[in-house]
Amino acid sequence: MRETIAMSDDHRIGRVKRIDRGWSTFICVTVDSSTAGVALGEGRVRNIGADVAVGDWIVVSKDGERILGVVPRQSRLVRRASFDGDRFESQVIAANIDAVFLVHGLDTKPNQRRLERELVLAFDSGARPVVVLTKSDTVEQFETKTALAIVEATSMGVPVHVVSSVTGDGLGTLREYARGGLTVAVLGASGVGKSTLINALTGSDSQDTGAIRAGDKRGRHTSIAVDLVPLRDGGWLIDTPGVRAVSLWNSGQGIERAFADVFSLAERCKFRDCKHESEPSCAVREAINGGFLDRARLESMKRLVAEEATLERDQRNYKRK
Ligand SMILES: Nc1nc2c(ncn2[C@@H]2O[C@H](COP(=O)(O)OP(=O)(O)OP(=O)(O)O)[C@@H](O)[C@H]2O)c(=O)[nH]1
Ligand SMILES: [Mg+2]
Ligand SMILES: [Zn+2]
Repeated sequence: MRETIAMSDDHRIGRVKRIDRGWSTFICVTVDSSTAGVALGEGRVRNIGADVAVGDWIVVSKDGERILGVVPRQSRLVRRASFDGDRFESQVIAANIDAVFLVHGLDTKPNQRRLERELVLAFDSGARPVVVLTKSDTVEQFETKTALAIVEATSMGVPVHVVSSVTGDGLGTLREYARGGLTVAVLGASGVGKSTLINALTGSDSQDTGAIRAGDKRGRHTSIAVDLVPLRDGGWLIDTPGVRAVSLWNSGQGIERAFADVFSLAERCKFRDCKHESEPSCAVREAINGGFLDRARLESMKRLVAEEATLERDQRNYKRK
């Protein structure tokens, strides 16, 4: 999409890189007439009256004072942000994305419950989820295999890639997701190596990185804002700060897709509204008893469904007020 960015007499078109306290930093592309090359320029504009997120394409007035318009989003990664005392608020983490890398570090045991939430969020974004297991250089091959088996039991057929930002292993495959001007958002807990991965993919050190804590191997929340990074040969990466808990916003088909195995089992339950508790002829419980489905996975799904129901109730009540 970068080719479509142009300079015009009365306005500029750019893409939001970063948002700080009411200001958007945006990237625009101009043709450098002296070298006939393409130059990436940065600008800053106030967000007054415009609802923008990182990744949005915006039209900025020539004087750089105002955002004249925001191009309708093709996709959006949304999470529940804060409770402002009255209602839940949503936060668009990144807009106009084609894929979402769900990054997990191989240096710790895969967190299936976290991955499930991330998958719901990614499926709901309209972009394609991709699981990235990084830091492969820190473990033995058999450990990678064990982690892969655990992750694949959760990832519902989405691609899973094993990489190392240190040795460069597997990075070529990841670059493919951003080819042809596509955009990839990078999501994951603090310290899993999102910013390091982006630096490795761009071949720069534009993103700050920080050592994890020795004791519990958690990150130190080094990245503090969402940041759009252009790739030299086209394509875009979006770095995000690791959040402790992934909270859902309204789900469309996210839960159904992230738990496709449970949903397809449930179709064979005797009762259509089966809660998989004590109903007779429950295919889901049979699968658990037979060792084909992890009980923790069912519990996890129920929690997510309940979380979403609470959110919907909250929004209905708010609208009624
Ligand atoms: N050995 C090894 N270390 C890595 C790899 N990727 C990241 N690290 C290290 O992991 C630590 C955390 O990396 P970051 O890139 O800052 O992690 P992050 O996910 O961006 O963390 P936040 O910004 O806090 O959300 C740093 O010390 C990195 O050097 C890798 O592939 N191999
Ligand atoms: Mg970071
Ligand atoms: Zn059932």
